[in-house]
Amino acid sequence: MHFKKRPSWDTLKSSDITPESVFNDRRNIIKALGLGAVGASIPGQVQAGIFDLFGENKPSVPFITSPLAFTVNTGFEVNEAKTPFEKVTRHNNFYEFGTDKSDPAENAQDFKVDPWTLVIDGEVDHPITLGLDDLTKMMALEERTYRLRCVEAWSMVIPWVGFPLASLLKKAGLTSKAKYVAFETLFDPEQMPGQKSRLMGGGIHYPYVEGLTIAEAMNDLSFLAVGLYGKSLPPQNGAPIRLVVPWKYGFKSIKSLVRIRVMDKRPPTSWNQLAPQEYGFYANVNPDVDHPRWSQASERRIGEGGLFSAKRIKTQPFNGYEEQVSGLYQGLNLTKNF
Ligand SMILES: Nc1nc2c(c(=O)[nH]1)N[C@H]1C(S)=C(S)[C@@H](COP(=O)(O)O)O[C@H]1N2
Ligand SMILES: [Mo]
Repeated sequence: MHFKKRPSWDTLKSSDITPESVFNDRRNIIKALGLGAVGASIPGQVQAGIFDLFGENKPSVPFITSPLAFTVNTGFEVNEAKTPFEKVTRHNNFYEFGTDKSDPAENAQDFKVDPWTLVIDGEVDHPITLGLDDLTKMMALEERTYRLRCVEAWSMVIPWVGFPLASLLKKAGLTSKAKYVAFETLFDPEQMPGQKSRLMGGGIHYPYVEGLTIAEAMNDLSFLAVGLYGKSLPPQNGAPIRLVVPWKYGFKSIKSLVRIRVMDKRPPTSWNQLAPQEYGFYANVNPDVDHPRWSQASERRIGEGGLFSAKRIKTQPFNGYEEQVSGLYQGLNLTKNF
């Protein structure tokens, strides 16, 4: 018999991380299929097949991740079920590794993050160059659970580990010309097949780039994540370090960063370059401004709502972070500046 090896980062039992409603729902489905109690009467092979139905098939090659030491920051909790680890790490957008949701988990398995260099430069007093170890050692790490709302109208709730972007920018020191911050993902077509093939990479001009205003970057919510669910980031989620800006559509949360450049003018951003009429620079989550091809009034919460559908919930202005960030946009027309 052939057994798939359990990845090294996958030490949690699904009952630890699966919201109770989903877990019960699964038990009901298994009951309805006439399969009895999970783990008791189902032979291993059959059981694996059932869990494939729930999207829990495990990749055959382990990703290398390691536990992180961090403090839990209760100021950034979400009163909603966390999205199961299996979904967070197997339903991804990372076009450098292909455009299907399952492509990154499959194609990023051999992604090398050691050695890694992240440069912070531009309009700063002291440019900083960080190596892989510095990413987890230079800053005090904390855990923050944020909603992530993709522009494609699906969402998750993810417990990240990392540090505020502002603390790194403060270390570098901003000059008086600092108006924007530009972010850049690694460019390495040998490792990232989507950067080699226009078809596989979804037409994006690589490297993937993103940007924030300096006020957005200094907002306490803007976060640099080095881990999720208590361990270093799996490659498909943007190892070894990625941006997380929870009040904006997911494409702003750029992965696998090699450069953070403080600028005096607005930097180009990848999705805006590709389709400016569909994706703006701001990209604040806004249920009142639809995408030209679909509504943004509601979203599918991944991992909830049963086998063939996901729970549909109302989308909140600024993804539920209005109190923290609406002040950044006083006097700005959010319909024009989408
Ligand atoms: N470099 C890079 N960063 C990226 C993307 C990408 O394709 N390339 N996709 C973005 C999109 S559209 C989303 S929704 C989030 C998804 O993050 P996750 O896979 O960790 O959930 O990553 C964002 N960051
Ligand atoms: Mo997205």
